[in-house]
Amino acid sequence: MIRFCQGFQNLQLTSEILANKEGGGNYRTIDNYTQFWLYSNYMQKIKNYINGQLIEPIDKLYIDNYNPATGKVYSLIPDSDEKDVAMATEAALAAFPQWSNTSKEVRSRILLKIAELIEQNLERLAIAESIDNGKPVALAKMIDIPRAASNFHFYATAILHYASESHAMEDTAINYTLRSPVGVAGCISPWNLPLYLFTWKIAPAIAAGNCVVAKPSEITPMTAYLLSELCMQAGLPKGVLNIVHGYGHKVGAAITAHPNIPLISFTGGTKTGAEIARIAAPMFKKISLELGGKNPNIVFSDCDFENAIKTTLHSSFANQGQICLCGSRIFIEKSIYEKFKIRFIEKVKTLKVGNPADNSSNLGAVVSKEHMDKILSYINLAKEEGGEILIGGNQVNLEGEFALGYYIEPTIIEGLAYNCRTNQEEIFGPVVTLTPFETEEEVLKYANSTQYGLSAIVWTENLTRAHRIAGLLHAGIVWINCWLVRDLRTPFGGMKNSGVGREGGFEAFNFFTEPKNVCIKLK
Ligand code: TXE
Repeated sequence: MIRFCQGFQNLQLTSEILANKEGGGNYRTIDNYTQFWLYSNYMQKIKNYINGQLIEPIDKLYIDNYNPATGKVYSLIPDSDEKDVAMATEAALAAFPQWSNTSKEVRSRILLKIAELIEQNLERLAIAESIDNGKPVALAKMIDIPRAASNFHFYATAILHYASESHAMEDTAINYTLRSPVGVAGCISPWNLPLYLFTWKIAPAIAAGNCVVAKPSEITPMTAYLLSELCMQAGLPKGVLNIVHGYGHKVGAAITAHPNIPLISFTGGTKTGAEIARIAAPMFKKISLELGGKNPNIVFSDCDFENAIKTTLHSSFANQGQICLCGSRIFIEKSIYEKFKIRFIEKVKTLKVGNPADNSSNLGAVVSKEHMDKILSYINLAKEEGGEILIGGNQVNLEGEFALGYYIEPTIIEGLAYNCRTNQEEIFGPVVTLTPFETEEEVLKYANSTQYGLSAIVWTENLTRAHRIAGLLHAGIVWINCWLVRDLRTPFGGMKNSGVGREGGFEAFNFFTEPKNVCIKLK
């Protein structure tokens, strides 16, 4: 008997099912979910999580969910619509009075329990994340799932220290600020870091006393589904968190437009962010938009060279380059340009693209066929714009059960103008460009030339220069001599077309609460 985690509804699979040849594929001894999902045609049907129950979509329609590593459908997700969103919102509204009046200590304990259960289920969640997204299991184990637990842990404790302010007016009056939970929060998240970004919104929202109607990406719904089960185990009261699976234009749009959901927290593409703002603005909803990026990675000649190379490998290709914080435009001071290029190419040659379940794979599959085609189209565009492919540039065709997967070589391109489309538009894949520069003014002009302003990386051992450049970059986050070093207390987000508002620390609580100033006249 093979027992799968609770999230698969206590799925007990006898060897007969697994041996069922009608399921297609050649079964081997199942040693973990990865083998199972690769070789079986058992179609896991995930469910919405509404009012504390795992239930089917009202219309009982489903969408195929693909495993990017194999290019095959491996599960089905609800094709929900506004009726399911209405049901979820009703459940959230019903739960809100009690949840918002539950003490912070009790809320904190439940969130800590969820964090603990995520940690206990690290292996299962990491494998599920990898199967859904295509990323290496090792990456999900090291980054995605631990961070999801940290998100709950962080906000479970932060809420105990979240205070408001008071302003005394000498002998006239005393002011104090109340910060109350808003009600039902709409949380919509993307496919690149599914559980990591899903929990980054949900944890502060419910810690602050709100109830939530959430929609994960329809491309990577699995870990949000598994989280539902963990929330039930943790004793999260029914209706506090409701997860409605389905398409963005149906479920996401219904959440955005629902009159009883007064605020929307969104992470995803800039185009979708604009669409959400178009609907939410005339309804005067609070919105937090974490959108795309086209981040500069600036390497000065006085950098710690080997560290710059090593970290740039990660900031270029981690998660197959599908992180909004990746440094996809690498600007190198002219005097070290050739040296950097040669060393960087040498390192990129050692990267292995392969089966995400294989610990020796550095890159797994990109998230979908559509996204692979989008990335390949940008590589072709780069050639048309005069770029030279120094390494990579092709789809990788693996053997056997991975032959239909979506794999792309890590790709480095040089010889492009700083303001060509390849250097201005978000590709969101394992593709970086190299551009030389001579002066600070020149590189700042290049770096700040895009419509985005999310993050930036600067490599220099000159402290004065580091502070100067950081202050002049159009970015919400600047890393000096490092990348993706994250303190969850810090404001997280970007400017220009990279979004509106900030997440992280007390910024998140300020978003998920409504401030009210009370002024009392002194006798
Ligand atoms: O994002 P979408 P996608 C960038 C990246 C990527 C592009 C599109 O360049 O190629 O965005 O990616 C839901 N109303 N980033 O397609 O469409 C959708 O179902 C309400 C950067 O994943 O923005 C999903 O749950 N919701 C980003 C979520 O929005 C809607 C990470 C994100 O989907 C909707 C991911 C609508 N009309 C992609 N349409 C980052 N900043 O990290 C879709 N959705």
